[in-house]
Amino acid sequence: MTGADLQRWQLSRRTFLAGSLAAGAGAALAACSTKTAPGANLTTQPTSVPAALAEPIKAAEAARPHTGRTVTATLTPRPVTVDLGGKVVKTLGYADTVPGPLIRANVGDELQVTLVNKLDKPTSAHWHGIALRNDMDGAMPATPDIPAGGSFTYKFSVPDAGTYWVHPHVGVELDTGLYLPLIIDDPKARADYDTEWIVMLDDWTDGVGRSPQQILDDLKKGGMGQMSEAGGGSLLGGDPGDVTYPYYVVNGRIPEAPNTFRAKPGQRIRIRFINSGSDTAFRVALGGHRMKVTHTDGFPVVPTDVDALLIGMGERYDVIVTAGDGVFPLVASAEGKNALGRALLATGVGTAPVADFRPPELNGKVGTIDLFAAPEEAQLKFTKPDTELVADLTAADAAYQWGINGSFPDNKPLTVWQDQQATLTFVNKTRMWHPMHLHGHTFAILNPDGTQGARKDTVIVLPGQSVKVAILADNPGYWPMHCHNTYHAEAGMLTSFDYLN
Ligand SMILES: [Cu+2]
Repeated sequence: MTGADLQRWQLSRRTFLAGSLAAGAGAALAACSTKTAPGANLTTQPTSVPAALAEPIKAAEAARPHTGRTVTATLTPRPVTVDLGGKVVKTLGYADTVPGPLIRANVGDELQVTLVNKLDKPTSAHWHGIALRNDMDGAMPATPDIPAGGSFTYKFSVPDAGTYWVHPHVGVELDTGLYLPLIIDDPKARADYDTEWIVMLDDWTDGVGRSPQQILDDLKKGGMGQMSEAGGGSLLGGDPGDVTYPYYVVNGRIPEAPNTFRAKPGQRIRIRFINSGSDTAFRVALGGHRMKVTHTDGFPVVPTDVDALLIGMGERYDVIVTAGDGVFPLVASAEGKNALGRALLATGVGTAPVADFRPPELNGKVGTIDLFAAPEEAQLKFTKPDTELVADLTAADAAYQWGINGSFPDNKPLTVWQDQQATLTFVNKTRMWHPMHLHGHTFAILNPDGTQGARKDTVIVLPGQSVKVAILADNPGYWPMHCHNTYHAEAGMLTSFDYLN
């Protein structure tokens, strides 16, 4: 590419990320990128995955477990009208409900999910947390976005049990009703619980307040100057978020009309928490109960009792509670934002507390990432690094522009060779926390003494702090690595984790 071509490409790529690129232009873009010489990805963000990785990607897929069973589903992202509990809003959804319908499969099953795009703009389905084949990831550049009116069938094996979720990876579409839970079961694992409750947390604006696009435009107009320090007393340090939302919803319901989960007293309930928000960490607690944390981001942790849990965008936590007798509020406090969402657990007679009730558990022992560690059998087989990568998390002084080693798409991708052991250090040079997410892999948090903490695909990095993780380069492809704050990612806090070839 000439310099002028590159500039043009970067401009069209920015447009593409804003979700307004026509399908024809997408084809032209792909055609252009195939002319890029191998290795060109070392200095610029990739436009496509090189053909030389096709065989390694196929081989990695073949090496995954395969049961021979296929689980099919159809998603039709489209404009919908949903009732948040007396508050009826127009938004976008995968179905007529928010969250969208559960997709569930066993380890080794093949998912075959057809997405029929009934939006007036491109979209995708990203399988958050799944170590899947690169060309089914539902994110550029490995998977082309699906143009308005188009359709695509995602086909891939699911290798690991756990709590995952699905959302678009285009523009700010995530900050609508486009999300659903994805649960992978291991039939060989002992189910140490009686019943299960999937709890999706979300900060809600679409159809009520400003649209996600308007929020992004306003943030860009306002620059960094408008950032608050209001959450200074929160667990997040500094600025808890960039957006004040009209509502915080749990399973698509506002606190005044909560989703109610029914169980019997004494039953052991596995609660699967998923933060599908765009700019809000939630501190969750179940009134009158302690929670035994058993998993995060799909993988087991040494079981640990807490009163509450801090969950950043994109993170998941599984807990077990033993149900009391009565009606109990499950409260998701928007960390540092002085607002909450909630649901109810009902096992007997009783009256729900008022909608803004905050159970004392919220201020008890709060589970943050440093409290958890993977048991030995779930640890990464990591010995010593072949390569040590650094991700500097940055903010521009004035403009609303975020970055990872520079702002996307002008930053350089991080690169590894297949089968390398890598460390990656997130260095947060900003005054705000960031939930950092890597596609296609889980990483192990590395403690200062070299031991492994929890296995994660999304980790909170507090302002001014660093988090070091270990990664096994065992899933070839080009993988997005980004902040899971929707607005930060759209404003440049995105890069690519690329396998060399
Ligand atoms: Cu961020």
